[in-house]
Amino acid sequence: MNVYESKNIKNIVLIGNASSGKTTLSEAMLMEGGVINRRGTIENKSTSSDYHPVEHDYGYSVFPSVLFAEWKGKKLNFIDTPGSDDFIGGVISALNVADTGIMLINAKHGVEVGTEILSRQAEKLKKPLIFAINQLDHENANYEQTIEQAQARFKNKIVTVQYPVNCGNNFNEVIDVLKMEMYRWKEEGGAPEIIQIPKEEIEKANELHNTLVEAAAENDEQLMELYFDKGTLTEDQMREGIKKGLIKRDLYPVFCLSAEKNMGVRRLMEFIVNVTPSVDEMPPSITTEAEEIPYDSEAKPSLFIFNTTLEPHLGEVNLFKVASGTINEGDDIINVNTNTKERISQLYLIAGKNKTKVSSLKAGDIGATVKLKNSKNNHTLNGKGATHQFSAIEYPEAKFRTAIRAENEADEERLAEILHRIHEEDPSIKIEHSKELKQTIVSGQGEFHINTLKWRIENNDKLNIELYPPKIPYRETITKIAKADYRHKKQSGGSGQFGEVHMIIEPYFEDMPEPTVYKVNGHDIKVNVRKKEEVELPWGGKLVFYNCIVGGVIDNRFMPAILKGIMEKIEEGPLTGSYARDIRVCVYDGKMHAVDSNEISFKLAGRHAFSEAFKNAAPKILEPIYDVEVLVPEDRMGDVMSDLQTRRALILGMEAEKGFQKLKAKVPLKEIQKYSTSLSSLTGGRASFSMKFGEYERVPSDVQQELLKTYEAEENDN
Ligand SMILES: Nc1nc2c(ncn2[C@@H]2O[C@H](COP(=O)(O)OP(=O)(O)O)[C@@H](O)[C@H]2O)c(=O)[nH]1
Ligand SMILES: [Mg+2]
Repeated sequence: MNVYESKNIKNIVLIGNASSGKTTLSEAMLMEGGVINRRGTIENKSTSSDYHPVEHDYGYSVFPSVLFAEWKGKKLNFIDTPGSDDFIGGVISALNVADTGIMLINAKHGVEVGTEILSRQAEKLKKPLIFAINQLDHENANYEQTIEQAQARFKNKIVTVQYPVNCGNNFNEVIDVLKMEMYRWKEEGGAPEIIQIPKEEIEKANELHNTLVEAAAENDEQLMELYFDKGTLTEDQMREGIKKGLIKRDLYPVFCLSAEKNMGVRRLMEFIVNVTPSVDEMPPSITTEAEEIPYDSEAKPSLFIFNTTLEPHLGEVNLFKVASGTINEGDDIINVNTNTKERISQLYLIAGKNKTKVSSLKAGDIGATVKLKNSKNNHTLNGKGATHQFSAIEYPEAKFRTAIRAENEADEERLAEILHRIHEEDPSIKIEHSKELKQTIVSGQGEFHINTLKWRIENNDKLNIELYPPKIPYRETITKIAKADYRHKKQSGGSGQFGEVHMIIEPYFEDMPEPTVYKVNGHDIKVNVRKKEEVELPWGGKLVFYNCIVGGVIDNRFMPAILKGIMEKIEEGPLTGSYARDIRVCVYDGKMHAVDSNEISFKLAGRHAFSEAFKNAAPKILEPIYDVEVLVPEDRMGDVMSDLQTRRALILGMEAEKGFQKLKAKVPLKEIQKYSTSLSSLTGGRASFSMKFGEYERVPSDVQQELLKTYEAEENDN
């Protein structure tokens, strides 16, 4: 096995909507690259990339899988990614370490919601994209429509390199306007016959050729001058220009494929070898200190782990990209995230389930290692002299949550350890041991994502678990002014306890004026603010506390105790025991006793006065509201809208994009916890959504009644 220099390494990620043909294309590329001599199929569960048992059980990709081929003196690492929204975490990891993305579009469907979601991710990470229109052999393939939609979405970045002469069942001819030749495949695909462009196509081919030449020239002043001078560019000059356009993300070249019939695959690989940027031509990695680290195999060695999985016979496998220098088998390295020593005892190249041992890997290459003690996804490992730490990969907000527990209570601690490990392997799964809800909540990208987690715990860790409905973190607040006086008095033996507090509480909102006079039960109570304290509550919202005592009826030194008493009570609202928020308290009168008053007395007086006032201040339950964006194919818009209406959604707006609609809404968490599942079944998996916490809002009164009933029943049970 050769060791490749950075300039000969190209890291390619295959992305695209579910079922666009990524896994089929990977398989064809492996065959063309001479890695395998027979292609596996999705149907027979025999592909190189989908090899995890869980993937066979489900019939689609769950994990990204790294494959490679040595071809024409280059090492092509390509990563096949899952297409389903549920497993976007792995796609994002893969995009992070890739130099170029191949965006597969299914010619049956054109631009899909997945195309949009993934192009946004590629944009965020500034990755060059090649568009590959696949499934052109399908009877419903529509190349023209697909290109139109792509151009509508991605504008003039979309530049044709190839177009099909015949589309559909008898697809076997493609015209390449970079090389200005036509390819014709036999039934079995593979290497095509290269023929002259026929007369009837020459005009169209020339026109597209010129567009491509212009697009290539635009990226470089010298090329532009040459183009003006000569009226055209040579093939090599075009390649140079296209490469620059790719890196700047100004040019997305379009290729034609039938991955299934292995048509167009070879030419696409050739383009990757000849044109796409090698790893050292891409922007350098950035450290957490904003330092730029170029891919230089002579520099100090450092690597970044982008994927950690548990494999049946190997244990934990870490996939990494060499960020700098050369990594050798047997190297001692330091994990800067955990500050622990590790040893690279074995170094592998990965091709799906097959691993090839290698002795070293140079900057930019992708490899794997096992048996690290304390290193996981997102960690940086440094060899001698290196002190880098690379920025962690950012994963999207979770959008499916459930409570989890071990079937057997005695296994709770073990479950917590397993969950911790799984989060480290897949940071798009979040774990929260909620004190407030008294539940362990796991959240992820969708029900499938969480079911895979269950599958892994039950099959790999042999621990039976139960997923059950998660509670909602409700809040409580008040809606009107109320007043309470409370005297705490206790006489037992020697010294007694005495504290009396008079307070007014009212709803707090931003920018409200300072209090001067309160109208309570028909009386005016004038207050004079002596001190104001604003407490940012850890669970959101505020408590504002005023000391308005006059004439020293309560000593200043007792005020903190009163506030403490209030804080104790604010953690358990009277309605449902939830945290309270957004309340203003004014302590304006009271009494103390020269001997018996102490902090305890005032704490208790404050607590009770607050509790009483709270109950009289028309308390209301608040619920978390999420900002939701749904991307949905046009033909399913009606269904999705009417479904949202049953979820108490507030629709904020709709926008038509090419091929799908974008819908914005505010939806209560209670109604959207399992939305990913419903949306998927409403649209046959063709829609996607994201959600982000927005704010707390009062629940409608029927919902409040229902919640009160449930809480009462629970309290009686306990
Ligand atoms: N007709 C046709 N079917 C294809 C082509 N590529 C993939 N498929 C089929 O489409 C389905 C999804 O392909 P797969 O590679 O699993 O898509 P992925 O989800 O993007 O990995 C499978 O049934 C493939 O056999 C193609 O070029 N032509
Ligand atoms: Mg796949």
